[in-house]
Order: sequence, then structure tokens, then C-alpha cells
Amino acid sequence: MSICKACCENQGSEKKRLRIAIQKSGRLTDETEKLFKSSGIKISASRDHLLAHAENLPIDILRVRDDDIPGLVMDHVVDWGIVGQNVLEETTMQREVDGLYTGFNEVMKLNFGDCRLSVAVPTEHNWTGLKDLEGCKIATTYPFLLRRAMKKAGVNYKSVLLTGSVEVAPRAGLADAICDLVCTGATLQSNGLKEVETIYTSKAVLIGRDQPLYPEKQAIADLLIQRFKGVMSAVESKYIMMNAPRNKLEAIRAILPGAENPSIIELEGSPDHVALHVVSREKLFWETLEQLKELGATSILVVPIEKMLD
Ligand code: PRT
Ligand code: ZN
Repeated sequence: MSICKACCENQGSEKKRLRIAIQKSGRLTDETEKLFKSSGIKISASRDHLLAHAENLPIDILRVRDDDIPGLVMDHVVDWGIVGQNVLEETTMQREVDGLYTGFNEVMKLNFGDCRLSVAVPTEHNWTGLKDLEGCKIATTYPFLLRRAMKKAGVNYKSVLLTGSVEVAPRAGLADAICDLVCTGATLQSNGLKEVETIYTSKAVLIGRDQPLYPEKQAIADLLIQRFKGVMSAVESKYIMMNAPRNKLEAIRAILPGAENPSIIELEGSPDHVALHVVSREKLFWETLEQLKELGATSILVVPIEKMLD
């Protein structure tokens, strides 16, 4: 008898439980778990368990290193994975070279994990462009993304592959420059480096295997997509309430970003003013609130929205 479980894929829970790979421990883990929690997915086991089952939905969570996630989806071991676009793109190029399958579907972009892959050089270097790196050694964890950018720029260089602490490579004499992920830029600065060229911008994405799911799984997938979208749009959205002069309503609506039709409520004993309630779907800045005040709005309240279903 074959020990190959894949042969038995048509049987039992494989047909019904949506299997999702997420990063076990790292920069994407907290936000991924927050998204699951806000979407009503209750995960039972602790982070130490490779496989966790959702308590209330037919979902299995596989906790792995982020580098393994694209391959698990492309090899059809899991149905979905959450990973940074940088890792996805790099792995895809690596697998193409290795002659491995690279098919997947992007289910949706997520609202976390934002970063950029940039070239950085010692602060004192008088940078004029990528050509400055002709013949230089560049340390990186992303050799394929770097190679693509350098090829495009027509620059010959030597790649130094490091899987960690890339930012110390120039000081340690291992490389002349680095190509690494940057978020705030603080790590570069504290290592005497400056960011000079961004070669790739990235955020976390939800990807899926490029095969139709069994109907039971598809139904769970559809439910989750709707909930994830609801959670993400709620994050930026705010419920805004204020009292406003009736003759300034048009001007007030014009400055509220992404606001839908407001509810206008009469204020007893104050015919020149109304109460205005509105959902704003974009980030609301202090400047906007100050402009509202200038237009005569009072008692302005901005309330976060937890969930939203359109
Ligand atoms: O163990 P495992 O392999 O799963 O994790 P990992 O160490 O390979 O990855 P991890 O957890 O560091 O990052 C996971 C993903 O988060 C990355 O692939 C990106 O998609 C995303 N991400 C977002 C970042 C950053 N921001 C980020 N700032 N990944 C790494 N960094 C590092 C960067 O490499 C540098 O060391 O943070 C440092 C720079 O940060 P700033 O803020 O000082 O610029
Ligand atoms: Zn990794």
C-alpha cells in the first residue's frame, strides 16, 4: 500500500478543511494573527505547534518559516499562504531556475508588512547612481531580485549571499554595498549606511493554489475573503459625528475623505444647525478636523469601526 497521503487527497478532511500557511514567528506573525482574530477565526494551539486547528471554522493553520510559504502553495501542500511579496517574487525566480512549478493565485493584498528592498551604501559615499556599483560586491538575501534590477541597469557586480545581518557586511569588509529590506531606515542609519535606490516595494499578500478548491473549501474561502475585506476596510474607516451649520454642509462634505452620503439629523431648537453622521473610508488627519472646525462644526467625534460588511 502506498504511504503517499496525496493519493488520498480526495478523502476526508482534505476535502473540507481550508489549510493556510502563515509565518511561525516573525514580522508578519502578529498582524496575521490579528487579522484572523478580527475575522472570527479562533486558533487553539500555541505558536509552538506546527499545525493548529481553528476552533470554530474548518480551517487548519500551518506555522512555518516565511521562505517556505510560496513553495507550499505552489506544490499544493496548502490551499492558502500569507507571505511578503518580496519572498514570493524571490522564491518564484529561484524555483524557475530550479525547474519547479511556480503557479499560484494572488487572492488579495493585505494591509501590513509594507517594506522596500533597497540598495544602501556607506553614508560617506557620494552616490550618483547604480553605475557606482560596477565591479563591487553587494551583500543580500535577495540575489534574484537584485540581479534583475542590476541587469536592467546594465551593471556588473558580485553578489554576496547572506541570510542575516546583511547591514553589517560593509563594516565587516564583506561587501561594498548591501541590498536589504528597509522599513523606517533606522537599521541602515545605525550601521553607517544610506538608502540610495529602491528596487522593489512589498507588502503582505494572501496567495492561493492555482487549482479550483473543493466546493466545501471554496465556501470557507469565500467567507474568509469577505471577512478579511471587512476587517481591512474597517481599519482605515471611521464613524464621524458632528454638529454643523446647515449652510456649510456642502463644504463639509467636500473635505471629508471617502465619505458616503451622510445622515443629517435635525437639532431641536437650533434650526440653523444639524447633526451629521458619516462613515469616512479613508484615513482622517488632524488637518481635516481643524478645517471642519473652521467651517463651524462643533462637538466633532471620530469613532473607530471594528467590523464592516458591505
Ligand atoms: O524566520 P523567518 O524566515 O520566517 O523570518 P525572516 O527573518 O526571514 O523574516 P522577517 O520576520 O524578518 O520578515 C518577514 C517579512 O516581513 C519580510 O519578508 C517582509 O515582507 C516583511 N517586512 C516588513 C520586513 C520588514 N518590514 C523589515 N523591516 N522584513 C524585514 N525587515 C528587516 C530588514 O531586513 C532590516 O533588518 O528590518 C530591518 C530594517 O528595518 P528598519 O525599520 O530599521 O528599516
Ligand atoms: Zn525568512
